[in-house]
Amino acid sequence: MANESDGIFPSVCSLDCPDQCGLLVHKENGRIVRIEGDPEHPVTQGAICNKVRHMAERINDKERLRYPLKRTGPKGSGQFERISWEEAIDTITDRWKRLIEAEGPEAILPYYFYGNMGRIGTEGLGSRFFNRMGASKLALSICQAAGMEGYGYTMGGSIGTDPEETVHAKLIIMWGINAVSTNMHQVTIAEKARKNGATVVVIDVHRNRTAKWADWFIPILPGTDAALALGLMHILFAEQLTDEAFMAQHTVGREQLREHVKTYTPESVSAITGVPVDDIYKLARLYGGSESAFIRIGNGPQHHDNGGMTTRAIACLPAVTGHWLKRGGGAIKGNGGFLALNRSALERPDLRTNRWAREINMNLIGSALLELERPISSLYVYNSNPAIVAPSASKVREGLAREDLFTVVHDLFPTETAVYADIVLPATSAFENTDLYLSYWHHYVHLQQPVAAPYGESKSNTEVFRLLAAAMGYDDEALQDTDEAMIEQALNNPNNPNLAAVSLERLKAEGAVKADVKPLFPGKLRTPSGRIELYSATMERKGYPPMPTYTPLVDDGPYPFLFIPTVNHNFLNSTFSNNEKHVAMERTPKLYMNSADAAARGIGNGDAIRVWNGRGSCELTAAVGDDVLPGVVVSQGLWSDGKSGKAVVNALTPDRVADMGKGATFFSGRVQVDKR
Ligand SMILES: Nc1nc2c(c(=O)[nH]1)N[C@H]1C(S)=C(S)[C@@H](COP(=O)(O)OP(=O)(O)OC[C@H]3O[C@@H](n4cnc5c(=O)[nH]c(N)nc54)[C@H](O)[C@@H]3O)O[C@H]1N2
Ligand SMILES: Nc1nc2c(c(=O)[nH]1)N[C@H]1C(S)=C(S)[C@@H](COP(=O)(O)OP(=O)(O)OC[C@H]3O[C@@H](n4cnc5c(=O)[nH]c(N)nc54)[C@H](O)[C@@H]3O)O[C@H]1N2
Ligand code: SF4
Ligand SMILES: [Mo]
Repeated sequence: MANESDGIFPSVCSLDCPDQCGLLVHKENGRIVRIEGDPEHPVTQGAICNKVRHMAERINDKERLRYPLKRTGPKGSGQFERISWEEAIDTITDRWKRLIEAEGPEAILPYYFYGNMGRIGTEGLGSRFFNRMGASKLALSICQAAGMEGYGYTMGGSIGTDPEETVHAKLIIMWGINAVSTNMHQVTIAEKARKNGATVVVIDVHRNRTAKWADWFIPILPGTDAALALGLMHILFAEQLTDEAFMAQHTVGREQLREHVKTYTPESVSAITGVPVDDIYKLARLYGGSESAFIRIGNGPQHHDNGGMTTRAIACLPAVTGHWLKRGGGAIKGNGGFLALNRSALERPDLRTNRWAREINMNLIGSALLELERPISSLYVYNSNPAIVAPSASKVREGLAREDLFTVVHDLFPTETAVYADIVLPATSAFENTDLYLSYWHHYVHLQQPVAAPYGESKSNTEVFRLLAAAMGYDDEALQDTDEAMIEQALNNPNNPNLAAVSLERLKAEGAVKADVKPLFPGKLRTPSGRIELYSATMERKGYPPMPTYTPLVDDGPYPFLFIPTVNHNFLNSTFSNNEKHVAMERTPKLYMNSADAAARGIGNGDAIRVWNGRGSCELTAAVGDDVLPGVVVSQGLWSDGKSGKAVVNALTPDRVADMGKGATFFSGRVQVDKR
């Protein structure tokens, strides 16, 4: 397919988005000219988002990197000159050999995430290579780590309802997820359910696109969702809206929970959450009385100091009411657990000679780079753009600007991180590679085979690691495995029967293949008790309250507003923020604020404002109205504006670590807002 100059080729979206859509790539004269949805895809059925509909513009963007570069000016200046791949690989590996000799391999840190969800290019050869080297490890904690750990204490893993079944739900709660922008096919399914009589409720801190589409929007104060979940359980128990038979058979701790939630009275919960008492009763009765209720738990509530516990608390609701047994009922935080690959075959931790190597939390990359006791002396960045996406961006930039830090960035574009690099390597797009794609929402597995030739001199992640391994003199066979061999190794997971019938051959023949996922109940969960744990002895042992509990956010300083910098509709994290088309579709970076708060500061709609705190400042445009509660301000989008960094919202975000999973606390920071 890569060799054919014209035609329409099946493909899959590589972006970090739950939907993982089937795509059709149109080529003319060897060039990708158009992307559309694949109507044959069983879940996404031909519909795709606006951003990927304009993916061809990104793939062919004139700014895209064509060849390797080396830095010629000061860090951050963006002055580079072209070099050959040979010189690039030699420069990197010479420097690394000397560093390993002088400081040991832990002086080198890979920094990566899911900028391309292909599992071989993300977790495969890169992990093998850095394991073999003995580099510092990276905790992949920036996205849903806190929520996944919290959900796991209740449910035993990232497992939930099959989204295709949710068309049968009669009540759908979008809890802290802006699904119209971030999980559009869950909205399509909910829309069908709604035609069959379902009600859609949104619980959010912002009247966003999803809230505007819902039947009922419940605004809540940030970081207080655990209290709301506990208040709902208070009423469910008090009014016998619970399913005692389900709890007896499938849960542990129901008597303790029954006692525990008595303290969360609707009045006290209303005072914490800002949700009126009557609405708490109305929601509890709607939920408890529903024929089948489904909760889609988003990332919002878990990007807080208390995010793990909050997600655990919400995850107790379908257990208390037995909605897990109703068709389409239950919950999804993530479904990645169903598709678990053979990670040790993929990442080969056995290649590591220093098992106890230090681990750096990716959320603390700024502080880690500024720590000079045992310094990180070299950073290798791929599939990620930490200068924009990581919290406390001023620290990150100060760290990246260290003259003695040897930084390599492998990307498709000269990102804000790349301008600090010593060597920049051009990456192929996902359409130019072979890789394996697993959704963390639906149950399908996909194979991407190259549909286009590499752009310029660009190379895939795995190709670059093969070159680096050879130049380092690492002769382990595992470091020269082909992409297809690694896919076969990863799919062969004796601990996951769901993937037993998924093979490379079938993927080649069929495109999307559905894993064989059995209903969760009746069945044994991977919690210690094998049941849903309303009471968790594991948590108790680790020093957490064993019952779901509300804990207020950490005091973040004397600033009047809680600041919620979310992602936006037309970018994917920072991807597309440097593509003209997408920036034009999104227009300006805004700050949503309440009219009363704006009036008190003389701020009007459309005014230029400065948002600041002790960590930094950021320039946005005011969007005044009643879309947020007083005391809360919300932005959308991980914007870039070149080197000035004026709209970089992460300049303001805390790099505190959440209660669980070493997670990020992007949404628990406080700010002041002034007119510019
Ligand atoms: N268009 C688009 N799609 C994307 C992405 C993108 O950047 N753009 N990013 C992808 C990635 S990596 C991820 S992780 C997902 C994230 O997608 P979502 O799960 O939707 O998560 P967020 O956008 O972080 O936040 C969701 C909502 O939580 C709300 N929120 C914040 N704090 C709280 C709170 O305390 N309580 C409640 N109830 N709500 C709160 C925010 O207002 C926001 O509307 O989307 C993926 N899809
Ligand atoms: N304020 C705030 N900050 C946030 C969030 C938020 O809600 N608010 N969300 C957080 C979340 S949930 C996440 S997941 C992170 C995401 O943060 P990142 O994982 O950094 O995601 P992107 O910003 O999309 O950057 C991915 C980069 O990978 C590059 N890339 C794509 N494909 C390839 C490839 O095949 N090879 C190589 N080498 N590079 C490639 C892209 O060009 C892009 O520059 O951001 C986090 N940051
Ligand atoms: S970003 Fe999400 S919605 Fe858009 S095409 Fe990719 S998987 Fe589908
Ligand atoms: Mo994410």
